[in-house]
Amino acid sequence: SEVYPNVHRNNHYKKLSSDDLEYFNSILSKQEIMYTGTGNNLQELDLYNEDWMKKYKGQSHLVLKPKSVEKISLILNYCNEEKLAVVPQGGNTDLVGASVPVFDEIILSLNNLNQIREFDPVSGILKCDAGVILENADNYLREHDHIFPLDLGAKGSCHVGGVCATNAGGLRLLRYGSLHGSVLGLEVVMPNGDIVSSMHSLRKDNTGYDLKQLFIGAEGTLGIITGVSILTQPKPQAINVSFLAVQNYEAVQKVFVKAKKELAEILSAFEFMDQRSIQLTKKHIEKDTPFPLEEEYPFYILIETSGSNKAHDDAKLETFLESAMESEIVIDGTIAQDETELQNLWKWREMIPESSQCQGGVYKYDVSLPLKDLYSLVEVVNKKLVEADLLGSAPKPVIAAVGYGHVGDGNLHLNVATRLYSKEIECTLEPFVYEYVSSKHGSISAEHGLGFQKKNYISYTKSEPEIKMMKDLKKHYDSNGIMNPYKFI
Ligand code: FAD
Ligand code: 2HG
Ligand code: ZN
Repeated sequence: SEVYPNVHRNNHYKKLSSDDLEYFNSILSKQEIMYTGTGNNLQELDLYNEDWMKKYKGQSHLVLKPKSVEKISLILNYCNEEKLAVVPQGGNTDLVGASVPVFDEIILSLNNLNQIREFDPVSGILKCDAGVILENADNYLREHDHIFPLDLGAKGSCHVGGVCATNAGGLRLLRYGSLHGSVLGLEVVMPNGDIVSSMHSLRKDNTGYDLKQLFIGAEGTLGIITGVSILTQPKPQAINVSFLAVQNYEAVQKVFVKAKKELAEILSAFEFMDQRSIQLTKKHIEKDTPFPLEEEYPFYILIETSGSNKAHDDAKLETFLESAMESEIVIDGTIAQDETELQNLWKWREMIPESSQCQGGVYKYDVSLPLKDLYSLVEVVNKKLVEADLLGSAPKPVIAAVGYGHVGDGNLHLNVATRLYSKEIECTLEPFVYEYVSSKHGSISAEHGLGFQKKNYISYTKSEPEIKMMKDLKKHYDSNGIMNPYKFI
């Protein structure tokens, strides 16, 4: 392939034939098939072949968008028999090249499987199809005085099934925990077409292995998630957002400790950004910084509180901020006065991923590190890029290496914003970044997964026995290897 010179199509997989198309046409309606040979040109399939960062691109000629679980079962059973490779796809917002084909794999999109199934306002359990867009699920829940226990910048496009398949973490993991805890049941179509369901879910159920966990974070390599049952949370009655400035990364840690202690049960997010993240975002969204002052600071922190009593939360946050400023840990700060200001402050955080990728390209690293070492990765990478003479104004290819992320979860996002994608930049960064993370006993993927980007680097975090166990599982449940090939397993 010209796109991936070091990866070759595995000829064990069959190439799509007219008989295959005839079969798909016999079980699906016209609205459920996009094929380049009948009416659709290859560009129309770009939306499905190409990832959000425009970094990875496959050449599939066929997208299937079935409207029922039974049809997905028939499709997978057929693909398994015929050895046709399949890429499950949700909202295609993944950031590691997991959601798009590498060669000609059939894209199985969950877009048309998008109904809320039921909601129980007493237990707070929501059951829905995998293809429901996260924001739609959250809006539905809000009408019923609840919220989805996960929130992220891609909520307008990503699917409930997609976030489960990646085990996305997002902005409120600190408060509501990971999907491994809040997902209570899944409905999954296995590669042979079997439908396995634990949707009749309960808060407590200790009857043997918790099988649904296998599919949370499997990135579509074991089966297709078609239904999700999840424990949702009561809608908070009071939300506050505060944006703070601090002098160095030491101070970020001090504010975190203080916030956990003094804001305690109402703390719902603790995010940080460095100065360069804010500079990139400022350029992209063309707005003034959150503070009335023009001055820029080395580090920024966004704190969100969610509680049930506005007066109580306001008082707590104000006391916290006053004492943080008196002791000079925090050098500047603001609290949103209304919903618009609150959304604006969040925007400064949520727009960083887009701002870092819109000037040509981006190399994204999503890592877990011990908190004391979290920001050191950004520093060593900046040094490395300067030494390699790659960072600076044009014609140097790298614009900036910025750091931000979910401090509360020990999760750093290092984004290297570039003017173009180039092997030279990639080879300067990889495996350097992974080696560094491994030397600090961190994880090379905190929340985005491994996908295609990190397929060769899993051993930097997982041991040989762990990798073997994963391969055994894969071999057992997907013996023909049709599910999302060429990715991490
Ligand atoms: P896709 O991108 O379509 O697919 C992701 C993976 O899951 C692929 O391997 C695919 O094959 C598989 N898959 C999808 N649906 C299914 C299914 N039904 N059954 C089986 N496999 C399936 N991630 C975070 O963790 N935290 C964040 O804060 C965060 N913020 C983001 C902000 C932006 C602006 C963007 C673009 C991405 C962000 N992400 C974040 C990345 C995150 O992984 C995705 O947004 C989300 O988890 C992917 O959901 P999706 O429906 O788009 O899945
Ligand atoms: C976030 O926290 C997402 O904003 C995306 O996980 C991070 O783009 C990134 O690197
Ligand atoms: Zn994140």
